[in-house]
Order: sequence, then C-alpha cells, then structure tokens
Amino acid sequence: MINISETAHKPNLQSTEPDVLAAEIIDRLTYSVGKDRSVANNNDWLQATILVTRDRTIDQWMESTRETYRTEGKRVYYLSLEFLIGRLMRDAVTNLGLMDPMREALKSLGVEFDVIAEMEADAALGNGGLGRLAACFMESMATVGVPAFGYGIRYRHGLFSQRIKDGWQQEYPETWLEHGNRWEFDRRESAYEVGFGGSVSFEENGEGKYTWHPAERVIATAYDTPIVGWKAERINTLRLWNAEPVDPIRLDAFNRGDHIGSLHQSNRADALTRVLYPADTSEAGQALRLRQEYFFSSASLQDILRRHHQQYETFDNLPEKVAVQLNDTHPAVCVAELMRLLVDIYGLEFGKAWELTTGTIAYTNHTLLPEALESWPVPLFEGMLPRNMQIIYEINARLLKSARNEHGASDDAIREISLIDESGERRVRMGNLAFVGAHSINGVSELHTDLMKQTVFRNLHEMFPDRINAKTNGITPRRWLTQCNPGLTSLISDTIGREFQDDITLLKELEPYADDAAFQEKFAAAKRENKVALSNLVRERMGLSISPDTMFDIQIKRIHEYKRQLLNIIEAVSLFDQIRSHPEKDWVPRVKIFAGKAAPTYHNAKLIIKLANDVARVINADPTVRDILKVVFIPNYNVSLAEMLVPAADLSEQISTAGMEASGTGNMKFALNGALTIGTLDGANVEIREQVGEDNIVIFGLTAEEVAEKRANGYDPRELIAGSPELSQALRAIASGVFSPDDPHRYRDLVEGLYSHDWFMVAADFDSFSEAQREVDALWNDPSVWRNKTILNTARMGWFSSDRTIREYSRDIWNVPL
Ligand code: 26Q
Repeated sequence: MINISETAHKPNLQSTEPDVLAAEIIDRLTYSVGKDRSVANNNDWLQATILVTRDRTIDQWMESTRETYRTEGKRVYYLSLEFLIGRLMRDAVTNLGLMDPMREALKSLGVEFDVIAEMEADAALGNGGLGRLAACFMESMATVGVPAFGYGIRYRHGLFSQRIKDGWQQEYPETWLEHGNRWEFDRRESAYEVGFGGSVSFEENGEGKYTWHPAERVIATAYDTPIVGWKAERINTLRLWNAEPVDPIRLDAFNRGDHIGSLHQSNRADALTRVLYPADTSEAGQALRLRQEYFFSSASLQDILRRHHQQYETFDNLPEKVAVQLNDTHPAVCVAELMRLLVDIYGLEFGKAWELTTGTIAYTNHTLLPEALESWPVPLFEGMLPRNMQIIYEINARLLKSARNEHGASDDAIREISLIDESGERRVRMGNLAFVGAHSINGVSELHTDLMKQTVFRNLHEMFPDRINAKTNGITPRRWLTQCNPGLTSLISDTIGREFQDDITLLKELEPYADDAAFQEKFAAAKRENKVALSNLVRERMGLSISPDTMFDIQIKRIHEYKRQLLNIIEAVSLFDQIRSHPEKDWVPRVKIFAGKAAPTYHNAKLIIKLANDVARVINADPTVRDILKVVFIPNYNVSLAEMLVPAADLSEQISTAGMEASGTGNMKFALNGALTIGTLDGANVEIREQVGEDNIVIFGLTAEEVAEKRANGYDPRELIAGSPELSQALRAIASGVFSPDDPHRYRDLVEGLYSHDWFMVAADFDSFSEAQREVDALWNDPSVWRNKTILNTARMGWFSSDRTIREYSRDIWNVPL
C-alpha cells in the first residue's frame, strides 16, 4: 500500500510569506490554468491568483461547516433571487488578511494586483439595492459568525450591460462567465428534481394523500462559492442553482430523427436560469419569472430539509434549527412549497406542518409601491403549480375563517387579508402569502416599517400585531470603506488606530478631529485623491475633462420616477439659466454626475436618461458656464463603478418622494465616505439625520405625511409651477426643445405629465430643493465648515454597518446566539 503523508503535496496554506504565495501562484498557473509563465497574460494571472485565494478558504470553510454540525447550531438560509456581489477578489484577499503579501508576491512575478483585480468580471446577479443588500448580508453573516447559506440562481447572464448611443440607453447581454468562474465549485452530487404543470391525484386511504404528477421536470444542480468573513473567522456558502434537463437529449426522439424536437426539454431547462429579469418592480404575470421563483425555492427547500433530516431525523425541531429568510416576495412560494414537502413528501399532518412552516419562515419587505407588489393570475399559477395552488386555497380558508370568527374582521378587511385578490382577474397575492406564512415580517427602515403597518399590511397587522418589526438596512464597511477607499482608511488608521476595522462604531473616535485643521487638510486630501481617480476614469471612458477641484455632486441608483432624477436634472437646467443670466456672480463650480440603468420596458425612465444626456451635451458645450457647471452621465453603472464613485463624492443626492424609498443603502455608502447628503425625509435618510446630527445633513421637501395628505386632498401641480418662475422657465426650455433641437417635442409628454398629475411631486419640492442646493453652496464656500461636517459624517456612520443589522436579525428574528 502506498503511504501518503498528509503534507506531501499540500501547499503551505497557513503561510503569509510572499515567496510562498508566489510559488503557489506559479503552481496554479502551470497546473490549473495550463499556462507557462513566459506566455501568461493578465487574465491567466488573475485566474491563478483567484485559485490560490480560493485554496486558502477551504480549510476554514470546512471547519465552519463541521462546527455547526458538531454544536447543532441553528442555520440561517437567506433566499434571494438576486445577489449583486460584484468582484470577489479584493474582498476575499482583504478578509483573509493577505492584501500586502499578495501584492508583493505578484509584484515579484512582474504583475500588478490592482491591474488584474480590475479584470475580474463584476457578478451583476441583481438589479440594485435588494440584491446588493443580500451581498452585504452574506459578508456580514460570515463576519459576525452566523452559520448561513445564501440560496439563489446562477444566471448565465446577469443584469444587462448598458451603453449610451446618441444619449439613449441600449441594452447588451452581460457575460460574466465568459472566462469561467474560478470561485465556484460545481456540486453535481447536490441535485434535485423540480416539477411543473401536470395534475394532482388523491387516494382515500386513512387520512388521504395527494400526489402531484408533474408534466415537466428539470434538475437543479448546485454551484457553491465561499463567502469569507472579516479575518476569515467564519466562511459561509453562497449556493446558486443551475437548471439542467432530466434527459439532455431525448434519445427516443433523436433516434426517430426528430433532432430539433429532442432538444425541446433541454431548451426549456436552459431558459430557466439564463437571464435575470431586468426590472426592479414586478412586471405583471411573466410565466418564466414564476418558473424561476418556484425552481429556486423548491430546490433550496429540498436541500434544507435533506440536510436537516440527515442530521436530526425529525422535523419537530425545524424552527429551532432552521431559519429561512425571504428576501422580498420573490421566494414567497416557499410558504406553499415547504407545506407541500412536509405534508406530501414527508407525511406530516397539515396543522403540524403549518406550525413548523410559520416558525421557520421570515419575510423582508422592500417596497410599498403598489405596482411592485407581486401577484400572479390564478390560472397561470394553477396550471404551473397545481398542488401548491391547492395548499394556498387551504391556507386561505383557514386564514379567512380565523379572521372572521376570532378577529371579527369586516367584509372589507376580509377582502384585503385574502391570499386571492378578487377585485378583477383573480390573482394570488404573494405579499399576503409571505406575511401569513412567516413569524416575522420586517421593513428595512423605521419609516418604511411604520408605513407598512398603515398601508399595505394594515389589516394583516391588526390581526397579527406582533409580527411586523423594523430592521434598518446596513452596508459592509469592508467593501464600502476599507477596500474602496484605501486612502481614507489609512488616514483613519493613522489617527485612531486599526481597531475600527474590527468595530466600525469606533469611527466615533474621529469626532475630536473634526475641528482639527491639520486633520481636515488630510481628510480633504484623501477625498481629492479619489476625485482625481474618478476624473481620470471619466476622461478615459468619455473623453470629458472634469476638475477635481469642483464639487462632485452625484446621483447613482436605478432610474425611476420616484427617485426623482428628473428633479435633479430640472434643477441643473434652472441653475444653468441663472448662471447664464448672472455670469458675474460667485457661483460654486459643480459637476453633476449621474449613473444608473433603466428597466428596458420603462419608457419614462429611458427618456430621463436621454434627457440627462441631452442636457449634458448642451451645458458642457456652453462657454459661459464652462468651469462652473458640467453634467455627466456615466454609462453602465454597476458595483465596480460605485466603488469608484462613492469615495469621490462631495454631495450625495437622496431626493426620493417622501414615503417611497423603503430605505436606500447608497445613501449610507456616501455618508460613510465623507459626502454630505442632500435629501428628503425618506427611508433611512431619517435615521442618517439622527445619527450624523441635523446640522450635518441638508434636508428639504415634503414629509411622507404631507405627501399623503396632499394626495388625499387634491394636489394641483399646475398652480405650483405657475408660482415658481425658476421651475416654469426650466420646464418651458425642456418642453420646447432647447435640449432636443433634433426633435423639439421629445420631452413634451414628460413635462406635460408634471403639469397634469406629477405623481412624484417634483413641482411641490422644487423650490425647496433649489434653496437647499444654494445652502450646500454656502457650506462649500467655507472649507473648514464643510470639512467639519464631512468628517462628522464619517465619524457617526458606524451604526449603518450591516454587521449591526445582522446582529439585530439574529437576536430578534432568527434567535441565533452570537
Ligand atoms: C419582481 C417581479 C418580477 C420581476 C422583477 C421583480 C423585482 C426585482 C427586483 C422587484 C423588485 C426588485 C428590487 C427592489 C429593490 O431593490 N428595492 C430596494 O431594496 C433596497 C434594500 O432594502 C432598499 O434600500 C431600497 O429602498 C429599495 O428600493
């Protein structure tokens, strides 16, 4: 027998010596990438470096898994149709504590870490805030020590890539897997069957048993990525599902000569995990979307139940050992699917299964917008998931009976509570299903949670008054300070020591330096360095020169009417007018920077992008405002671009119509990096004001209550516009084609919308916004005042760490001791 010594062929995975790392990189380059050093290109070096980094996660990854098993710890499963993780290398290398030696190792091989890091594909498996939150949570769960799995879909094409052609958005397929994905392990042994369609039969033996006979089946196979927590104390798993045909080529059909028909099944499976839906509100009733939701919900629950049963051989303790967190309603079908698996597959009694289901599931709501609340036409749902539909009817019957008999609900209340919307075409309400199937329903900021209780879930809240709770969002300070802003990070370390990296609330210790002239200089110098880097990017990508000595005023987020990019653009137009009328005045030089994608089917959002580009073209070409005002729309906003923009911002635009932005997380990233916020009292802006202090944020506009009041009692935008000369003039210019001479009527309908209904109350907030902007100018004009405020922002933003958010979820929702 051959005796294999344990260490014989193992690289030294504990060493942080650069020469050991360099040797491992060469090894991987040679034996895994298959390239000789002399011909390797930067992409080959990147692949080898990722593999070396990944190797260093394995031992601790396995140890984390073993420990949870050994201690019978509770596992948290975060189910999300989106994980907007961006690039992973900087994250993993920093958290493993390998940044300096890795840099040096690569340098000794003639390779620049920053150059190859830039080449990594940006995994854009999400639309925006909700997907990025899931990514921050994954990192924080590993950091604070929660045994967690993320479950989602391994889309072969993430969010479309955006190009701007003649000012218009164009969508191109995104290809993050082009060079393969060296982070993931493909786990062919973890595979589950997921069914669709067909019929349900019933056998009357004893209690009776329902059997689903799906017409179609696909196989879900798992791909695992290690998620490294700070200092690699814990490493968790992100498990993404891929759909494969049960029978790749149906040989019978193939042999009959039906070469195309034989591929039908394969194509149906293939389509399931091909693309991420590029909408950030639900687009009514797309069958493929429901197939995706069910596919990943079912595969994840089967995996969870298998793991649980293997360890405990019972489901009686499911709620003590398993927490399933639903990221919005996208996985809400889990409520019915967990019931189906427990009742039909594992043979539990319906009532018992319901107790276990509600004890296990919790639901996070991210929106109050009526058009964003998911619902599915009953015939579509029933055709695709007949057994799940039966279970939903059964849950609904029990729910409505209890509402009437035990809670004395009125007919109106019953209509609102029901899982079936009967106001028009009958639809399954996924928000209500998630609510009744969960023991906890949380909002993502204090304000949003209050509004949930008063609006969408008013009746359900009355029936279950203890279920709704607030969990204000957070961001991971590793990515959104340490990694994206190394200049500021080293200044902070030099000033208060490195401990803030273990406990971000220690940033508070910067407060005494807010008035220190020398520190102010250094703080401003770090900001300037980031602005220079952004200016270079803008020059290289767009051929436009912007000066790092002007104020960088930035609005980056999905393009949506409620986020009011339009308000910001109109204000820029008005400012442009005023500067041209009074060029002699002492104007504060600004660059207004926009970036963001519009849902491809959202007409007005795409028109707003065109307007930003039209306005930019005219303003940037005007000699009177040169050096005072510039407008830039940077194409293809994604996580990596945000990592350049956030550290370079002086002013952060958070200007949504009050009551409409559930939380916002970009707002937190900017303030943490020392930008001042101009914003409405919406979402987490309210709490940012509480933390940083009202002197250190610029608030304007109607409150959520005032917005609701105006809506209820009649709102007349026409009158308001008439009363504001600045607004009238700017709107006239836009509507008459000043910015669109090639098509003078391009913006007629958009502007007419403001006059006729102005649902997002741009007119109501315009004057207040414009005054607030002049207030910002005044602050900027006194550098010591400005610097004082921006330093206090950084010092006081520690509370918004997603570590704090995750600790709250662990304590209040998951019951996971830390
Ligand atoms: C649903 C059905 C069909 C197709 C698409 C969708 C869909 C996809 C994505 C619906 C919504 C989303 C994304 C929503 C989102 O990002 N919401 C944001 O969540 C953040 C994290 O909580 C908040 O900070 C933001 O305020 C909220 O807008």
